[in-house]
Amino acid sequence: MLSRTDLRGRVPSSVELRATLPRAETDVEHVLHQVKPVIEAVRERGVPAVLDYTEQFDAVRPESVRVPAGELSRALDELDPEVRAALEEAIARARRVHADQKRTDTTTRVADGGTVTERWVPVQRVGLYAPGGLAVYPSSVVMNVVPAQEAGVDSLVVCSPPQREFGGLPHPTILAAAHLLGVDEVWAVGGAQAVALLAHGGQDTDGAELEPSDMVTGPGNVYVTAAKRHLRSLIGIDSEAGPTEIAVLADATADAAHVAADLISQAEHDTLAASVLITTSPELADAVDAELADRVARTKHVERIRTALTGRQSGCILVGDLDEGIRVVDAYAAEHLEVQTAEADVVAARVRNAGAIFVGPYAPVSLGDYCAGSNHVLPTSGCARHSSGLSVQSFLKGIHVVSYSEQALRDVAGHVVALADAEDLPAHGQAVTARFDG
Ligand code: HSO
Ligand code: ZN
Repeated sequence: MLSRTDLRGRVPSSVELRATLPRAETDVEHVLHQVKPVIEAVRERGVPAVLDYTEQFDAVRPESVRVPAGELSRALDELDPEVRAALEEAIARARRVHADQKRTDTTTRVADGGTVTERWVPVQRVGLYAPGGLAVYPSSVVMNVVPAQEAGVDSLVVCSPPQREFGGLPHPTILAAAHLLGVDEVWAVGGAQAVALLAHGGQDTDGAELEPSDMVTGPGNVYVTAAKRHLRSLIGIDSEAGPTEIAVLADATADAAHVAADLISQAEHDTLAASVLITTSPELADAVDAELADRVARTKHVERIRTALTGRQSGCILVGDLDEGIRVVDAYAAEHLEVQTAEADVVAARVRNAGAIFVGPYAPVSLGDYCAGSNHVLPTSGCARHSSGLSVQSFLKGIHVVSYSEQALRDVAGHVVALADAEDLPAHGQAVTARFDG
């Protein structure tokens, strides 16, 4: 089922390696011209514009943007107890991991009487987008809210599109997850109009203020992504989420059934999802293919999965040894990488580029999607070469606080003047010497 590329014994260039596994095309730029007027209208007309677009795109017109508090507790009361228990466990594990990511301020004594402190300050207000429609993921609410809360963000609002079948409220599982997480502000709005309202703020139908956010995170469809791209700088954003990816680096010791099940698990998200097997073992590649044929036919979303696995973004790459395998892994820079080899921890430690690494036979990606404690908002499309997944750090800003005594400034004044003169900016130097003249 997976197309096969044999790279054994050849060491392809980085350019060739990237071309071997192309990413699926996404069309964010193409929808920008549709998104810009929506953003402009929301900036000018506020909530009435938001509700007009909601009616047009979601076929429902909620009475207000803000979901009444009673609806959040009701959704939690009505949540399946098994799902509630699972969400509670997922939240508890994520909290433990993210609590450990907190940064402490550091002060460096640069000279006698001269210090620079790096002070970590949380973003004040964050808007978190949770999609509706096909992809209703309460787990993504957890993965966005927990790091923001652990970072100490003052105020959080969750946005999710209103659903006709739920009387103009967002999906009840999203409401329940928000309530479990202690978020009391949820807006029933989706799409580009949601991002615009988060960025600009407005006034709800009852006159209540809808405060603008400083940052917007969370996955969304192409319109949401385009709006985030257009509004970045007015708001901070997380990295753009492309289709989900899994790469498995495996040798002959891997269990073909497990590898196949894991490749299928991420293909389940999207016809554009990428499932990539990188292996030293042609026998394992054959066995995985046989398992895929058998298992795909038995899955619920068979067509979606088959399309993803046979797309040009998925495939199997045969490598001569694990050194070559790691080169391919690093060139590909998968959102999720599984290492299913002998001494998997040693092999995993050599990987440079991956959003998250799942080590050994008992760490499937779907564990990380829900309950490992790690974050599942991860860099896609090769961005793992330069970016990290969502974490406490994503919601913190580092401020350098500079403190120098008179003597410490006097001691370095000559160097400042020399550099300022070299840049033909003498007034910079004079701002220092003015303190010591006369
Ligand atoms: N694998 C997805 C996250 C997710 N999986 C949500 C299930 N629900 C992107 O990392
Ligand atoms: Zn997933």
